[in-house]
Amino acid sequence: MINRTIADIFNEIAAMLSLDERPTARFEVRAYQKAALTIGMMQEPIEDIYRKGGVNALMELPGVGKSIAGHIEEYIKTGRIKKYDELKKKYPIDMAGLTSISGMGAKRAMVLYRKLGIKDIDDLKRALARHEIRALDGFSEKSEAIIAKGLAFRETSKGRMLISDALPVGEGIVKALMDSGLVEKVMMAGSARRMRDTVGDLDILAISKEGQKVMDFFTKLPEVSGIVAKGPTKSTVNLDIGMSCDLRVLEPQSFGAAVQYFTGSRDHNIQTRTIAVKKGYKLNEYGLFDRKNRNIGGAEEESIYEKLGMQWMPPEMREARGEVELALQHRIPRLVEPKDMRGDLHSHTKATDGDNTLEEMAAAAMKLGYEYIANTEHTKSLYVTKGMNDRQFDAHFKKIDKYNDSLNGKFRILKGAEIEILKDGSLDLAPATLKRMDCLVASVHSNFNMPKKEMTERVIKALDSGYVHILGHPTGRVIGVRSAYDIDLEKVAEAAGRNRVALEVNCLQRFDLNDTNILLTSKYKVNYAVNTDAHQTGHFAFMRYGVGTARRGWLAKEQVINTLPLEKLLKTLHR
Ligand code: DGT
Ligand code: CA
Ligand code: CA
Ligand code: ZN
Repeated sequence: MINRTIADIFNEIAAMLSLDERPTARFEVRAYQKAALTIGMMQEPIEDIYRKGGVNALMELPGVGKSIAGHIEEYIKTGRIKKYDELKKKYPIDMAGLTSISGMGAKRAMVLYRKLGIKDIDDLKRALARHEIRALDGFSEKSEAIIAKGLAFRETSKGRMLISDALPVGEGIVKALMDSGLVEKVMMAGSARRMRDTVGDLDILAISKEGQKVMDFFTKLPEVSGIVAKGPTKSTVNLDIGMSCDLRVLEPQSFGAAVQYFTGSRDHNIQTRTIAVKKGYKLNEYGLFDRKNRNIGGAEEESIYEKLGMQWMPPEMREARGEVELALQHRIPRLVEPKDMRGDLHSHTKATDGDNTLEEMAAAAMKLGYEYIANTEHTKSLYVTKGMNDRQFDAHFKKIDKYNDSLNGKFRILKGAEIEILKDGSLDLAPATLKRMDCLVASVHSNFNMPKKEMTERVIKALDSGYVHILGHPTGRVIGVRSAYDIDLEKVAEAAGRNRVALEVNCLQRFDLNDTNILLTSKYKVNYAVNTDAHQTGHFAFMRYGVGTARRGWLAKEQVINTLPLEKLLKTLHR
């Protein structure tokens, strides 16, 4: 899957074009950024779309016009994009890397290159260490500090990649191995199997009698950019997407033990091994061995847990947070599953900052078998998204009513909004409009730097208004972009429970609430909504990761409101 590679190239083209003086360059920059955003997040391999429908199918993707579709075709056919190569010659610097640091635009990167010869992040680090940047024209001690802070934030998330970027690539490799005919079994392990929100590297396990051939095949896959180590039972490669991937080839009698061990987590393994030792066994990646060193349960993961007197548990729970104790007592809860989801309660259309029409979003949701979606456009205070005012909502809701009527009950669009929680905790629409909402998501998108106490009061005031159904992305973090704001989630959960407001598990690059915050808040009698926050039809596909996060927070189907059939959901929302 080359989606991420192409998105990176387009982002870099955009960064380089932004140095262009032509008045039209601005539009080109935006076009490349838009295409990069769509392609980078798409779950279907772009090469498959091209193979099935050619350039025309590419042009149906949001933000992809004729010339960009041409570039994609060129890359698929030749592995290069001429325009990119030409720009790279003109600007021999790592623009994408440098501009990914918050506080560093393309223009600044160019100044740093011309004045200090900074070509990449390593050069930048050196210049920061020597305080060379603050002395330049147009920079100051303050702007230097902002860049240093941006770099530090990047470093803390360094090397880890969003599960939604990593897993599709890993699954592509799993499928390629399966289709190769060289393996009997192949499986994803590691943090990707545990559905952790970010992944450090991919861990794949296979059974085969032809280890050498499997490794030859694996190390030559098109996704591979370099070989780190290659042997008949273990190889490690670097992938184009900027992450490494381990493959281990195993004997059938060790496969289950390896799956258990390499799924992890490390702390879960340590606890599990302690239980084995107490029983007089030895547990490692090759098997479960009794006192006479016979492998008594290495072939199947289930049999290892069984022999240890434990109930099998979903990989998402294996983080040493009490799941081992529950497994020993055979009290592992039944967790919510992707197939339980009957709709999505947070989505945007072209009416504000989305890319598709209401009809297109509904059609995509119906195709997934959903019974409903909530359309939740932004509200007026969020100018950058073309947020709507009361009058606009009135017109918009009439349109939704008409569309729902035309569907004859086959599907329902719930009328909603993603309303701004203003600095003082008030909401930015009139009560008459708020009363018409089937599903009101309320979110904080401004003044992130308030003290904890004030932020907590701000949000609770919104929940106490009586109009809110869902608290959107409750901590405000965006992975790789911005960390969570300071807020007392336990107090918020208590207020949400009291007001029967569901807390959101937002899947679009946020995973907010995350697993630990779900575990923290679920002590209070509060429900959750797992939402994709779709801004285009393709984003509905992120639901599986949100459900993964919910499972990591041990949520059952009953705790997630968008598993309810439409009528029951409406009753819950209309409390
Ligand atoms: P990642 O790659 O950082 O997102 O996280 P994981 O969990 O995939 O970690 P990774 O790839 O380093 O190792 C895969 C699994 O192998 C890990 O979840 C548990 C197991 N493992 C690795 N190192 C150790 C260790 O030192 N002790 C034990 N008990 N297990 C380990
Ligand atoms: Ca891993
Ligand atoms: Ca690994
Ligand atoms: Zn939204």
